[in-house]
Amino acid sequence: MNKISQLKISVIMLILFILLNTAGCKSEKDQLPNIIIILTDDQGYADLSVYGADDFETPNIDQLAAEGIRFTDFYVSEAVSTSSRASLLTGSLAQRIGLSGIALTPLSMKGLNPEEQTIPSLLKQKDYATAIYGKWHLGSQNEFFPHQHGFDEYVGLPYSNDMWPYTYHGEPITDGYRTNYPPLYVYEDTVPTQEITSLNDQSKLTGLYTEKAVSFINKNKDKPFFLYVPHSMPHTPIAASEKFKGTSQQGEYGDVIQEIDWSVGKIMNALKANNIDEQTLVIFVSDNGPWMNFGNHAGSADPLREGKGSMWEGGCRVPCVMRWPGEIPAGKVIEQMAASVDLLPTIAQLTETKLAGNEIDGLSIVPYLLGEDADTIRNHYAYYYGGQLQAVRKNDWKLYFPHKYRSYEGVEPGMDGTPGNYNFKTCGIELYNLKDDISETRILNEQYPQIVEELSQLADSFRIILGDRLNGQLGTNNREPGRLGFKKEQIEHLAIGKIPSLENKYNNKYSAGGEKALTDGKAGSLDLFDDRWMGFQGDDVIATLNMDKESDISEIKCNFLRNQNSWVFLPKSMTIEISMDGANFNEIFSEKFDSEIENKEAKILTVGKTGLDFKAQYIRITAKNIGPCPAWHPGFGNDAWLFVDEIVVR
Ligand SMILES: [Ca+2]
Ligand SMILES: [Ca+2]
Repeated sequence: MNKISQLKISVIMLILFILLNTAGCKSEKDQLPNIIIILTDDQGYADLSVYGADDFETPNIDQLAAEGIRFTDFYVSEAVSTSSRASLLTGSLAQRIGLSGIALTPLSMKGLNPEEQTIPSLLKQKDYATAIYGKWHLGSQNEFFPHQHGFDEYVGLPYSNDMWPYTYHGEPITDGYRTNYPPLYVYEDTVPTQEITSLNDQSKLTGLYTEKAVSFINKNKDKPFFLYVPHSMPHTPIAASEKFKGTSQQGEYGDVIQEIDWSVGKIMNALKANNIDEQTLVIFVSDNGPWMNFGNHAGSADPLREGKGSMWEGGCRVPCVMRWPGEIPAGKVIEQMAASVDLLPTIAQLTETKLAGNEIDGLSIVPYLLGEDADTIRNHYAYYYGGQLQAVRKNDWKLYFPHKYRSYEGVEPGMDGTPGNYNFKTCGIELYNLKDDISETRILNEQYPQIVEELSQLADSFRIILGDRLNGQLGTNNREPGRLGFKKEQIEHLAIGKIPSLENKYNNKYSAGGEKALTDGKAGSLDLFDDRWMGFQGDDVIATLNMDKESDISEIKCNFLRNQNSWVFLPKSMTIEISMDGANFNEIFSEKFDSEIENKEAKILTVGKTGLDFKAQYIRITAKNIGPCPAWHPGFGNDAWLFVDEIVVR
């Protein structure tokens, strides 16, 4: 054989070798990964051994970290349950999708909009089996339940485990807002099954979710699946099952965490027993920081400042570990920022599924997962809470904007299940360096004015697109959550575009974007946060419309909201006056209401008159606030709110 023939054969063999091996790799890669997200409720940054816990042990979760990645700077969108969960599933800040600052109650009139793409609805493109076993908390009406969002199976609580007509000690409630709550049930799909009426019932939830998760894994071992296990624990009232009571040095909270760790071990064992742990990405993360006024029944965010309910680092920076052997490098620590909003785009990339095309806030962190030499993927973050842009982070710098927040500092925490009080504090413009000062103790505005300026500009860019209740600004790119009683369609009437002048200023928290909202043809829904209602705290609504010219008027009416649980009362009276010259007004309508009577049903009241036959250029509407909340109400003596939207003139 001559040299050329030998060379040809070698080349052919080399090509064959490459082809065979690539083909081998390909079939392995073609296997879609299973995805498991285990989410805990109110577990603090320090509440795993691998994050520094020392009076309880979490060997199974620590092992995920040892065999995978541990994140030091992992953020949830907000330090409250519904908002955090909405972001985890949709890749969007809660502020973007209308669920900012919320722990939905059984009485809430909204939920996650079924039009939003979620991780399970994304994975349905590849025919994943999908299930949630645990706390949902994205809307407890059928319209918003898990099966509307891509889940095949659901067993769990529709909202938090303390949203029941019992105390934190499991005794029936006799007064306070919880008396309004319906019985708490474990749901199976859409059907309420077992009622939770005691701490003993609560102690079985972790075991129940685990059992369901394991049987789902066994059942779906031969096809790709998405399993979401959002534990009800360690949200108070905490309860560990008999087997775990007294097992940790810390006490009941430690016992509960150790039971969650056991649950993670059971899930990992199921994966290994089915020989699928190498094709499964397991993510363990908490939904927000610890509820520290519960003292020994809460966890710790050490060394971070504050906890659940504020956007100091202790509220929104959480423990997060991810394991995927053979793909994720073992024992890696990622110190760059990442966030729960990043999960959806990351999973989309891993599974080659298509994002819906709506704007989202998440970024794919696949390079971190595959151990690639990644540059920083996320160099900034917006800390919204309750519609307020409270802070922004860029690289190591975090800048706060003036706001009030709920604090755990300077108050005695509660003990053994009884909550302590909160402190309420005010924050100014405050710049911190999180790298040198992880506990946020040294304000550096004066030393670094140019960084204050730079981060202020970053904040402005968020305010434009997502709004900011701190200054009454509405965003251009926010989307609606699912709302009951929400009407998309425009109401046509003569006053559209005629901007009323107001004698009293509305409260910026409920600005609706300013005066023009009252005559924009869009009416407020049953949800008082819908950015359509204008809210007046303790003040009357006195609105004057100039129709620009003498106009024939047959109808004038106006909507008010009642939501006494949220301190929103109907007006005590409403009058309508008209005028030709804007100086001399004639009353044409007046009505009084028994607004102070207790009625907890949310309602929209339309008041006014039809069948009129007047000519007028000016219209004045006066709605009287009831003033202080009445004696029977928890807000007794404090300002009541009056909510108005859409003055309709025909
Ligand atoms: Ca929570
Ligand atoms: Ca309106």
